[in-house]
Amino acid sequence: MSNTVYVVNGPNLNLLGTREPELYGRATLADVEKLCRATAQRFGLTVQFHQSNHEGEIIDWIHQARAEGAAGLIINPAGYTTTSVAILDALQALEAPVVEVHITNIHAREQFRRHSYISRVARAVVCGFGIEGYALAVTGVATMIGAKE
Ligand code: CA2
Repeated sequence: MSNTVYVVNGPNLNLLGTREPELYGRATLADVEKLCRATAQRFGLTVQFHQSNHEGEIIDWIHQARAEGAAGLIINPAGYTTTSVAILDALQALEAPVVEVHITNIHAREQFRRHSYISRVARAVVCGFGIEGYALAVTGVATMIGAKE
């Protein structure tokens, strides 16, 4: 197993901090990346941080994580949460723990956001903590794999 944690972000998250701050906050995806790296470093882990608006590219990174023997994979599938059996299938082939993150509390929003295909393979789901949820997810993966501070 490598000491790399993949953090994969789905469509439109590149716009974080530029629109809808009342919902998603003012932090940018670059801020999220810094937070993930700083948190991972505390546990001796490194981060492969990605964002894509394309389902296939997200699937390719999941395959890469598997081939590399990644320590864990954190995913905010964004709009693909409620639609993508293909991302679910890719994650199912991964042995490493998967943690699903949402910035907002998807259960307090529209009904259609509440059903996640991804949760079926997630060891844990974090939602509603804003971008701090990513730091919680990295800490959670570290705990799952027994990495010490
Ligand atoms: O709360 C989350 O993290 C979501 O995964 C975000 C998705 C949404 O479809 C999910 O239901 C919940 C939307 C990502 C779009 O991100 C933007 C951020 C700022 C401005 C515009 C879009």
